[in-house]
Amino acid sequence: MKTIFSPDQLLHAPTKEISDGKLVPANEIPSRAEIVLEHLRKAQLGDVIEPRNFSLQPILKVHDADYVTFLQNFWQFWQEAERSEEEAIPFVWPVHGLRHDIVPEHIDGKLGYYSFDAGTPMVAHTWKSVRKSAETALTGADLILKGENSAFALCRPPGHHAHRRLYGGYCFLNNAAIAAQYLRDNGVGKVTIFDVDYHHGNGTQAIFYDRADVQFLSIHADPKVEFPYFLGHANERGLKEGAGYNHNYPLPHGTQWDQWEEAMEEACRAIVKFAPDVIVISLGMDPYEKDPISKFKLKSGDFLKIGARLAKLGKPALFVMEGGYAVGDLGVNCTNALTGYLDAVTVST
Ligand code: Q9C
Ligand code: ZN
Repeated sequence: MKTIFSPDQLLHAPTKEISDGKLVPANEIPSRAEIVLEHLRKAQLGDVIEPRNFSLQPILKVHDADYVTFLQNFWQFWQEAERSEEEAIPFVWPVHGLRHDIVPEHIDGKLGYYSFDAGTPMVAHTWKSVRKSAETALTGADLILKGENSAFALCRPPGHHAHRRLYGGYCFLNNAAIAAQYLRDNGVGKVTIFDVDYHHGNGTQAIFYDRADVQFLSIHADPKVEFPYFLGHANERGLKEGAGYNHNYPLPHGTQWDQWEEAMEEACRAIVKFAPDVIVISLGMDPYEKDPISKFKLKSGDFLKIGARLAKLGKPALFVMEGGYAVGDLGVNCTNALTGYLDAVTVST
């Protein structure tokens, strides 16, 4: 399995985030990608290649143009506003009863307009990194289109919390959604996005909520008690043509493998019924027991089982990295998911 990654993805390097009422050291840090690379190389998973360049067009199929322009120009606006801070954090949002129809001119208004949390700082090179991260996912999709059975897009910054025109949860561009849309636009009939990150993939869900050509499934901590709090309940089943194509499996804090696996089996039944041509896996390693911001109890060995179960679906698979913040064990856990997949594929074909 080839891995796609660009060193430019390391340039987005915020040092802090707002959490629990204070500024704390950032969790979504460049070393996450470096440790994954190191372990993939050690395990000889396959070649590591750089993403190719893409026009903005495949990104603009998923994200609104004004949002993309905001991300692209943000640092210039920030400097023009003579902000000396090296990390920008929003603090006011157009929630219930406030207006959404006028985009503010002021930088603080724009920050709130295009975000949904205060935990996702923007820095000077954020755009460069997030664009490359999306191109990493797109290059992975290209490999699948060329006939590879699987590929690993080592995306960082992650993507699944990003909506069409909102950033948050450490995410700016929705890498998995951009890849899925690109597959659709290049002849793939039906795509499943299966999100195993600890957090609900609210952005991905929202992007495809009214569509029947892209199925979305997510196993995650119950939003009643976990970020992102405002989406991810079991009764969100899709709208219009998309009715019935969205599946959420919220689970309680403390969930261990047996309960997680039950949800995965249910999700796999829905995937088999949908019969996709390609599966995009939003691969978060944060259900891990030692994850510093999560409360599930999966063990390192459980990621092998996740990979093996995905292989049994028997479809081309594009793995797109999402979360996972126990940096010391992230390389092992990610490599386990991918080798678990490869070993099971070898056995069944
Ligand atoms: N006190 C992803 O895994 N902050 N994003 C939680 C904890 C948001 C996670 C605060 C976590 C976002 C891609
Ligand atoms: Zn997560």
